[in-house]
Amino acid sequence: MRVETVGVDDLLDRMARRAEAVTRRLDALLPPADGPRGRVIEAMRYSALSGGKRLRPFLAIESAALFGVTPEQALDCAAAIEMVHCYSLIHDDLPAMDDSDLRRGRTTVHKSFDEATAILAGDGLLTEAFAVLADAHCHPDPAVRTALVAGLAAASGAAGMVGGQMIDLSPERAGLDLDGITRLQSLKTGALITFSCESGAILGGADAAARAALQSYARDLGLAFQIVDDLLDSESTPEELGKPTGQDDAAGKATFLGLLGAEAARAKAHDLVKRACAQLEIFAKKAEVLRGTAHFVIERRS
Ligand code: GRG
Repeated sequence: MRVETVGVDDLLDRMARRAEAVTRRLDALLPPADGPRGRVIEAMRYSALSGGKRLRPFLAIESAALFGVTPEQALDCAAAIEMVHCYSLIHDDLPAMDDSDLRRGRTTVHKSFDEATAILAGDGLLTEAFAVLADAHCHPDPAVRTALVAGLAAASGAAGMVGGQMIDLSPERAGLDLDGITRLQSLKTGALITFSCESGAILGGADAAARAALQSYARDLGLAFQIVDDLLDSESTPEELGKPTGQDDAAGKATFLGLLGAEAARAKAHDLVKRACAQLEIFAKKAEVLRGTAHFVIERRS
């Protein structure tokens, strides 16, 4: 079978257009406010409107497109997912967690504002994400909105991202083997990436087979994303990545890179991307953007 993927320039152009639409929607969903309350909203906007690849919203929009859902119809859901991602970055950067000063090429929220405001800005974004999904503007069918709320909650909470972050901070973390790292990363970064694709299936009323195919694609993609993150962390400068590098190494944490070595880690990422693309066979040519995205994930430089 000939594997269809979109050209790199077309993909980057499409990602840029989707990212702009997501940023405009986030801007509208998080309007500035006057008075003392305005400070937390300013911090939420500082985080949510600060760029980033917008990979998760892109996956949501392009997964939904497989089922005939327009980018506009998927936009609120995509923005809600990015809000949760931004909250996780704000909290991850706090002194109690990674203690980072740099994110997306500028000072982190707690450095630009203060710690209390950063905690509240993360809380505000997390909470607002669910308000966006629950609003009829997100989707006219309440059953679809409920499924989105339940799915995002599961991906973000203790059975997903929060659970993964807890394992990452635990004393057992340093000694994890390959299976342990795989589980940790599947929760910490994989769960939200998987939900991003699943949300497209929910918005589009996909059948069980299509939903399972997208889930399998997203699981492989999420792991490949994390392996590349390890490689970039060791091979790039903070200026190139816009965030500190080498923190896992300095903390003595086991990583895919540390356990496998660079060559095997890169080969594993390539295998995962190949497998991710193969999971989309049932969508044939319609999935060329998602296949291209999988290639983007291993070729990215930030
Ligand atoms: C605080 C509950 C809680 C969770 C934090 C996602 C996360 C869990 C921490 C982020 C730390 C980190 C650097 C993880 C590695 C992979 C990752 C999620 C990188 C950041 O995502 P990108 O590359 O960022 O998509 P942009 O800035 O492009 O959106």
